[in-house]
Amino acid sequence: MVSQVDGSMIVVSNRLPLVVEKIGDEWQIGPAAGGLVTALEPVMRRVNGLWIGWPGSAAKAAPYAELFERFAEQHGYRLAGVPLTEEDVELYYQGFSNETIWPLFHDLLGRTKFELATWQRYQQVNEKFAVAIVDQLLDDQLIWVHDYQLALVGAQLRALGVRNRLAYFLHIPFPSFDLFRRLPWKKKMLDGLLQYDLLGFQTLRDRRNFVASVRELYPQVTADIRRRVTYLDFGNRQVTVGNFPISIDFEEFNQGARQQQVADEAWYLHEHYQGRQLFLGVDRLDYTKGISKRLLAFERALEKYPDLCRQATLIQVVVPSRAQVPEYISLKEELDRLVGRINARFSEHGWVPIHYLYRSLDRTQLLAHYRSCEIALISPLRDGMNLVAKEFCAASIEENGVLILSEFAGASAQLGQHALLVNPFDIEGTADTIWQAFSMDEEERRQRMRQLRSEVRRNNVDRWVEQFMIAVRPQLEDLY
Ligand code: GDG
Repeated sequence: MVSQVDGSMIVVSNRLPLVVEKIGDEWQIGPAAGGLVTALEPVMRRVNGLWIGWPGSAAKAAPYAELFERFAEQHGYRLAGVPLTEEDVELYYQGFSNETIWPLFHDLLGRTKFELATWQRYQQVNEKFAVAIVDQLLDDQLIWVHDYQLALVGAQLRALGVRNRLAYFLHIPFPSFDLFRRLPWKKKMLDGLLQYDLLGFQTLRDRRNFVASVRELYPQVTADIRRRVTYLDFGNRQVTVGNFPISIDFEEFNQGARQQQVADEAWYLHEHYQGRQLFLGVDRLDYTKGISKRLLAFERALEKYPDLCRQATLIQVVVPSRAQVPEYISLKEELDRLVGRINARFSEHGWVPIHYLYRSLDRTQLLAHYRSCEIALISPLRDGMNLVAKEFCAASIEENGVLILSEFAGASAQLGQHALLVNPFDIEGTADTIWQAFSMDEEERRQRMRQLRSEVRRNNVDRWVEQFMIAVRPQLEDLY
């Protein structure tokens, strides 16, 4: 299906998906690992696409023009950078994106800051992105903008006279109108979003929330709701709104987990933990991921179900993230304290309840953890999708893993039937579910995991791109 999309495509995201590093005197450039890159690379290569974004500030001195050229030769699609100043990063990225939209859209009103200066800079930086796009624009390209940092790029492009097809995908949730209405600039934000021709959300709930906000603020709009998409009709133009659950490359994890190196590492993990059942949490350091509440639930489970002591261990991996934002610094301190307290309370000779790693794992280690941990404990307070849940299933090749999943993760819409769902705010209930997972018999585990794996296999990341492109296409025909 994707191959039917002809002509070029421009993908725009806050960060260019790059790893740039200096090895000796030589600069090296390569694509960053991650779901979005895996999903988009094939189609970008096929249409000789262009990816536009901020290269990051880590390697300012890098000779980008030369590196981008080399990248295009090696990978078959092109890159263009949008340079940002330190003030841009502070106000647009750390400020409005991460201290206003991020908490508000994750239903955490109490953590949301509303500051005029960050909002103004957000608009200016979105305009900067739009100008960078116009510099590269040829006729008839589809422009596909990603995520909450760039909601207004479409509107800025229209203001610059761009008439190309514009599509947008929001990777995080869209909140209910009761929350969204708190944003002092809500109308501007919606006006901006509605300049895209296609708006994609992760789940049906997000799509409905968005449509409900539009109906509140534009009473004249008519909405034609179909199974896959809603058409919003504004008289002079139509906007398509759909839900497209993002996914992973199932085979990459399924095959990756079978590699010898991974098997060796997994064997080592089991030896190290002496046959105990292993619970696994893998998250970026972020208050939306519900790590503190998860630790409290694990503590409560140890208290309530003493058979867990010595027989279960929680491996919690926390990947450093947004290290300059004060909220994240205090979260890190809170986690350090909690782990220290729980371990001090329950540890015995030869057994520590929580193994806490504050760093990222390399690919082999990550796969080995997925493969060898019996139970994934994924309990975000709110999450757009949560790819870790899908990766765990795809890498669970022994088919005996149990997935405990928050009902507030987007992934629960697809995986909820065969996972054990929890409300992460309910410590007691989560503790009971921890025990239920621990004591689940082999047959039930297999039955559930088989279903989960077939769900992830069927709805993998190619399907995500394909569905999105199919939704773009009617407009392609209508407009040209
Ligand atoms: C946003 C939305 C949505 C994690 N630790 C390590 C590691 N990871 C990789 C995982 C996974 C990715 O990071 C995390 O993805 P998530 O989906 O769980 O979460 P966000 O980063 O918050 O992503 C989210 C997503 O966008 C996509 O639309 O699902 O809801 O918030 O791929 O594997 N990778 C390695 N070592 C680690 O230690 N190598």
